[in-house]
Amino acid sequence: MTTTDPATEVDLLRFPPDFLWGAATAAFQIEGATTEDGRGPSIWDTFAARPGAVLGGDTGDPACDHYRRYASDVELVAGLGLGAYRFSVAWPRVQPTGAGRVEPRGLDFYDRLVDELLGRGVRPVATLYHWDLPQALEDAGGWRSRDTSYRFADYAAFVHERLADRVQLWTTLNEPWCSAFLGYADGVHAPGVVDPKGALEAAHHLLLGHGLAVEAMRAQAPADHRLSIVLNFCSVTPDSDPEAARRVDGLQNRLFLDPLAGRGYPEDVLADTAWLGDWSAVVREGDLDVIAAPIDWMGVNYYSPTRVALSDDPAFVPGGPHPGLRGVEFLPARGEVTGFGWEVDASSFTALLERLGRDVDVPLVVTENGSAFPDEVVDGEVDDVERTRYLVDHLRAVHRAVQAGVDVRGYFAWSLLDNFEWAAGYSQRFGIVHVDYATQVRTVKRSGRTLARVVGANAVPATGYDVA
Ligand code: IFM
Repeated sequence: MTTTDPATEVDLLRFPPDFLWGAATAAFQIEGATTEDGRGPSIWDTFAARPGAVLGGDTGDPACDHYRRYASDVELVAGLGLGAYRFSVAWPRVQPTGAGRVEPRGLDFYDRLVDELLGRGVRPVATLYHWDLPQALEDAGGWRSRDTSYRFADYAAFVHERLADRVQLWTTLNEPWCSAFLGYADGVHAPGVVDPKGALEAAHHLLLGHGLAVEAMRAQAPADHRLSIVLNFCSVTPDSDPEAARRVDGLQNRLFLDPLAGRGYPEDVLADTAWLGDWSAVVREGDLDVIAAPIDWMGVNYYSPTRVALSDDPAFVPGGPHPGLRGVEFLPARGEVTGFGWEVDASSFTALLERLGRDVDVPLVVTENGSAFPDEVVDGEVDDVERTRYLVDHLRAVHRAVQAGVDVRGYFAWSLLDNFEWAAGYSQRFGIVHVDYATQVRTVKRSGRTLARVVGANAVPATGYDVA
């Protein structure tokens, strides 16, 4: 719906009345305190300690020191007027070895965080796994081992049980594509393994873990609980021949989407990856039914489109994170890019949401969307014009999808705070709030003030960016 703001005479694109506005973070990226209160080591602690694995030798400490500063961070969230906050639970903080003994001090932290959020009128959205696998489970095979799926379901059940009286919105996994393919195919993320066939097996075990966790949580969940998974989608643009896009879309999007939607693993992706060996031998009878356990919503993480072309050599293996991909080249980004070099194209976001509106039969929530730029604090302000434009353009893109009939129920900016950007360490800033890591001073950026205005109006201006 479009209305005109009488004060400014600017046309406003209004979002549906119950639209959920929030910002997202993840435990390892912000908490710090990696050895405190009985927390066990995660694969990211081990990986970051490996020379050359993370830019600048950065580690999960101190990050944003959120473990100690959570109350003032929640105050920031409330100050921005956000109705919701998406956080993740660190598995090794609440169960140091990923099995058996539960660490009460770790669970207490999330208890306090949830109470703080509710006390300030902010709805908690809990993600159970955002990549920080307990190292002890990796030592036993990690996600390449089927046992990890069962350990995950056990862990999900006890965390859910503890917070169930106050948290209604749950996500099992964040971006299993990254866990499986960046972690086990490309090796640029923890645990830093290069094993393409094993990466596909890991993808199956992640999805199985999701399904088992949904079953366990559903069995104990009150009727108002809403369970989900969060996938990182990519819109794949072919240079000319759509065949290149089919292959990449298969490994990037459909390999995860199809089994979750009850369609099983896509035949074309099974055929494309068969030369690696029969990874689907790990799929046991009944697994696909478990993976297709009904969910209530799907989280959509979106940042950038990918450009691809068929290579002259059909046997060319581009390497990188897509296991089994052959005969395809990734093309350079075009036009405007972020500080990370990611192409900026909001129209591809609308197209993706419209496609998901057709392919997914549950409501969608944008659980991450954002951009990294090298910000500076000048006279106490961060004038992040580029991120602000990215934000507003992508909100318009979401609005267009809603207008086209796609059931999008919310938008979470990535990220509330600048934080540990995985292999890039602290070099990439995604926050709508700047963090000075030396002093831990937080400064709300122009993009944060803009989001606050958008949330206040439940609308984004139809043109221009001057809403801060
Ligand atoms: O920082 C990450 C986040 O942990 C998962 N989604 C993408 C973000 C930006 O790279």
